[in-house]
Amino acid sequence: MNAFKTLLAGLVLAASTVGANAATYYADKVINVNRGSCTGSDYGCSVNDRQNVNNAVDDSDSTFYALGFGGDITVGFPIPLLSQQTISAFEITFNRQVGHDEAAKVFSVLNGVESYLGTITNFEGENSVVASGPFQYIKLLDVSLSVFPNTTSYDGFDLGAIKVSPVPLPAAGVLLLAGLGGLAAVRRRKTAA
Ligand SMILES: [Ca+2]
Ligand SMILES: [Ca+2]
Repeated sequence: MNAFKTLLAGLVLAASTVGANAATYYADKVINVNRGSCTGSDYGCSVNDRQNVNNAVDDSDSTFYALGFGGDITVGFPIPLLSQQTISAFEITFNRQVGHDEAAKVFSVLNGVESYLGTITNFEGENSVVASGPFQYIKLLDVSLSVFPNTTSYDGFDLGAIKVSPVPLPAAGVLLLAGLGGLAAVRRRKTAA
């Protein structure tokens, strides 16, 4: 009986941990920023308030911060992210022209150690990477010129927002839920007996 109670408590704890991380969060603070270069006109480099770094962590979808070629930005979230997460960066390019290609490397940061997660672009469906471990911050590094040498971009990746959301329940999570259902069934039977 004691063993059963311990097992049940363990399963409930695991289930509530899954629940606690099931929310979606947006980056809400700038930790560090190194602005890259802009090869456009003075107007082009400043239009749309694109040099305002707070545009990357505000709650508006239509504001953005242009990283500049080779620029980077590190952002934080409302809570530390402890479980596997999908990281999506939203790039905003108004009236995007063919050839206006931009890319950024994505890193997770934990206790000052950076882990490369993948490279995202401003092509539809290429804006997400997965972090399989815990992290405090996410860092984006513009690599538009090395990935797209012929791009018409003049100031690199335009960052509108960064969202983290839980990876869909892995097989272990499904098994866990099945196990909880099984235990509930056992309990019901015992009560009935
Ligand atoms: Ca924004
Ligand atoms: Ca840009």
